[in-house]
Amino acid sequence: MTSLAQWLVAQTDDAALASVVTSMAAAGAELATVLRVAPIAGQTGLAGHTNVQGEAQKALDVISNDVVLKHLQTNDAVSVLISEELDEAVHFENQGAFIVATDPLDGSSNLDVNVTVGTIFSVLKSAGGLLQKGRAQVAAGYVAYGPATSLVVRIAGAVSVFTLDDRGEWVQVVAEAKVPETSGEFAINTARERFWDAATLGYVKESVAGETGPARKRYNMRWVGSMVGDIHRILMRGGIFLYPLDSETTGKGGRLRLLYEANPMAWLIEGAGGLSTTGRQGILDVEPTGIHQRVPVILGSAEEVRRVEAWYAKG
Ligand code: AHM
Ligand code: MG
Repeated sequence: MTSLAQWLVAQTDDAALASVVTSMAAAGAELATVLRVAPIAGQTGLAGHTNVQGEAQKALDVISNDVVLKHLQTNDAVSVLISEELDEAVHFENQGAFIVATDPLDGSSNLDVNVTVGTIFSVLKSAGGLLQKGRAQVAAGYVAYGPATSLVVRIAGAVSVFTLDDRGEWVQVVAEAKVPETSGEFAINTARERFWDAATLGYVKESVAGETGPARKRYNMRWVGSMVGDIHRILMRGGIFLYPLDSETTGKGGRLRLLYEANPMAWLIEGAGGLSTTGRQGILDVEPTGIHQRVPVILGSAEEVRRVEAWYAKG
């Protein structure tokens, strides 16, 4: 069995970079424990609650941010933390070689119903500054808190999947994840259909038309409502995830965040043989203009993403 530490040694000669991944994995392991007992501790939901002793508790997204911050600020390799929970980037005192961008608790609306949530992270070189394209990432990953706690991580090479065992160690379960080229599953919030652009509408209509339609196969729809849950399914068995630019999100540039949601997920999916796009350009080629910038996100099995791109090419 391969441990995370063994895998890291094989992936990179850069001990500082390996330590950043180790810190995020440690934050994920700690959060797995927090989340497992959160309803007993009165920590369910977004707003703070009281625990069984009647004491006020912080909201889980705030706790998650604090845990990630704690693990990174004690790591000399990290100079800056960008977090969905923090308006401004946090600059640490040391001159570490890496920047970490994170969504410490993605999908938090799923917390009250005990459905998978996750921690997403992206690692960049400090020398490149805060606003770098996704293609500049030197590592990325996520922790999915589901029936099992999974760590999915990539450092330039293959995408590897680890499971947290009952001693708190990460054990490799997939050495090289591969997103199947084709799939019959799509993930999109169909309640937003009235806001969709022509390309999204075209792709989904073509898909739901089934065997007799232009796509000539039957599709199923899945929507966890937590990006980590949807992307993990796509990584393991294929499919496509769409949060496109629609008429309601146009003014904001999209729904999901470029630096700590779209970029790390696109880099992982591409590392596993899938594709990613905004519809108009590769997600990893988008030039960021702000740390909390939003972007349209379409990613997953190559054949499905190409079919969406073909729709965008029409108009
Ligand atoms: P969050 O970072 O506030 O949790 O929002 C991001 C989430 C994603 O995890 C998920 O894919 C999407 O928002 C769900 O959107 P919707 O509310 O339209 O279902
Ligand atoms: Mg999020």
